[in-house]
Amino acid sequence: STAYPIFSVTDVRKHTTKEDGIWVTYKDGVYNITDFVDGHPGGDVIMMAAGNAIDPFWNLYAVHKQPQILKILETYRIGTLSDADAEGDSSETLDPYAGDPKRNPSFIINSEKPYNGEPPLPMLVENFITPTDVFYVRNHLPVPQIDVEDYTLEIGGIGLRETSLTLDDLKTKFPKVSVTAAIQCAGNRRADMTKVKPVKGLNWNGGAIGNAVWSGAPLIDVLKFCGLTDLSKIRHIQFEGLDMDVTNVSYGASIPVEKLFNPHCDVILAYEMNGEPLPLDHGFPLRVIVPGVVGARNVKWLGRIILSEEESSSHWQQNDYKGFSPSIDWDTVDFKSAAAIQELPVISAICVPTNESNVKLKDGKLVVQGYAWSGGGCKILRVDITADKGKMWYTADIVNQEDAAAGRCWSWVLWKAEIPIDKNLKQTEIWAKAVDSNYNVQPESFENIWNLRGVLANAYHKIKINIVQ
Ligand code: MTE
Ligand code: MO
Repeated sequence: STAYPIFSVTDVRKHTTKEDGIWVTYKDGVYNITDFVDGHPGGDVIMMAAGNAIDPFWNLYAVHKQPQILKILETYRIGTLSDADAEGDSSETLDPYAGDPKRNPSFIINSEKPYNGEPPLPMLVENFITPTDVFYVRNHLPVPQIDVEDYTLEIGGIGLRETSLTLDDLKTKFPKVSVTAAIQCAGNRRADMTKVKPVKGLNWNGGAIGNAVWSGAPLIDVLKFCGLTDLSKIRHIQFEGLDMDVTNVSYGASIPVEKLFNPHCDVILAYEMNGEPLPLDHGFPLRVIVPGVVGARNVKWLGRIILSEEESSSHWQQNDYKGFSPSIDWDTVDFKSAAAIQELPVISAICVPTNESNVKLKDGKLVVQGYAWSGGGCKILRVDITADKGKMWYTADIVNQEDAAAGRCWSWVLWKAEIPIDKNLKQTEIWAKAVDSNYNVQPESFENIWNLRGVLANAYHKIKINIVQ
C-alpha cells in the first residue's frame, strides 16, 4: 500500500458530495466511492459514512465483512491514511455485538450481526406455547445493555404530563395482566416468495413466528396515570427502542390510536415472557405487545412512548414494512404511497414433514402438522390440506386453539391431519391453506402477491415430499 498517496482525516472529511467526490476510509485505506453509491444494495444510508470511516458501520452491519465485499471496496482505493490518523482508529476492538446473549444452537441463522435466527419448523410445532429459547429472534441492531437500576420509561406527547417510570413503578402501580399472543415478522415465509423472483430481505423460512404468554401493565392504565383524558387529537402511539445505530438513531414504530380506544385490543407493556423476566433478545426489561399486529410494531427495549398526530418518523415505519404491487420495483417504488403494515393477513405453514424430505406412510396415510394464524384477532376457522393439488381437500384437526371470541384470538392454532396417499406415488406435493373468521383465505400462489420487500408472504404453503416404503 506504500504505492498510494497519503491523506489525512482532514483531507477525507472534505469529500462528502458527488461534486467533490465521496471518500471514505476503512482501516488505513482511503477510497473514492462516488461511482458506487447509487448501486449500493443497502441504499442511501451509505451517505452517512461520506467523508468518514466506514469501520463503525461495518461493525454494525457486519454482513459487509466478507472477502467479496472487501474486494469490491479495494477497486475504489485511492490512498492510505497518514500514520497518525490511522493509529487513532480502534474500531477493530469495538464489536458492538460483543454483549449479545447466547442463542439456541439449533436455530437457522439468517444473519449473525445483527442476530436473526429461527427454529427449524418441526421444533416450532412441538408446543402450543413456544418455549422462550425456541422463539425466533429478529434484531435490527446490537442488543442494548440496560441496567435496571438506571432504567426509566419516558412517556409524553399530546395531553400527557411528561412522566418517567421505573420498572418497579410499572410492576407496582398497575395491575399485572397476561396475554397469550403470537408475534410474527412481516417477512415470515419470505424464502418461498423469493423463489418467484428475488426480494430484498432476510430469508425467513417459516419460523419467524412464535406464541408466548406476555405479562405486564395495560398500556391504557399507564397512559391514564400520565394524565390521559382526551384522545380526540391523538392519532398514533409512537414507541422508541433503546437499541441505536452509529448515529444514535433508535429503532422506532407506531400503532394507530384505535388500538387503545378498544380495551379488547389487550395492548400491554410486558416485562415477562412465559412467566420469566423478558430475556435480552426479546426486549429486556420492557417491550410493548400489540396482539394481532405485525412484529415490527412490538418494540423491544422500550425507552419512550409518545402520543402524537403523526406516525413514527422512523425508517421502519416510513420506508420499510409496507406492501406494494408486484409490478413495483426499486426504481419505481414510492414508500409514501403505501400504508404501514399493521394487522397481518391469514397464514399457515406445514411444519411436519419438511420440504424435500423422505416420508413413510402410516397405514397408507401421511401425518401432516403445522400452525395457522391471522392478524387483528381473527379466529382460525379451518385449515384445508390437499395431496393432489386441490382435487380433494381434507380438513385438518385443530389440536390447540384458545377459547376466545373472533376479534380477540391472539394465539396461533396448531393443527394435524392424516391424509390418504396413493401408495404408488413416489413423490407428491402437500398444500395447506387456512380460513379465518372474516372468511379471508390465503392466496393460492406467490406470483401475484410478490412484492419487492418480500413481506406478507402468506400464499398456500406447498411442499414436495418423497414417499419411501
Ligand atoms: N424492537 C426494537 N427495539 N428493535 C428491533 O430490532 N425488531 C422488530 C420488533 N421489535 C425490533 C423491535 C421486529 S421486525 C420483529 S419481527 C420483532 O421485534 C421480533 O421480536 P422477537 O425478536 O422477540 O421475536
Ligand atoms: Mo419483523
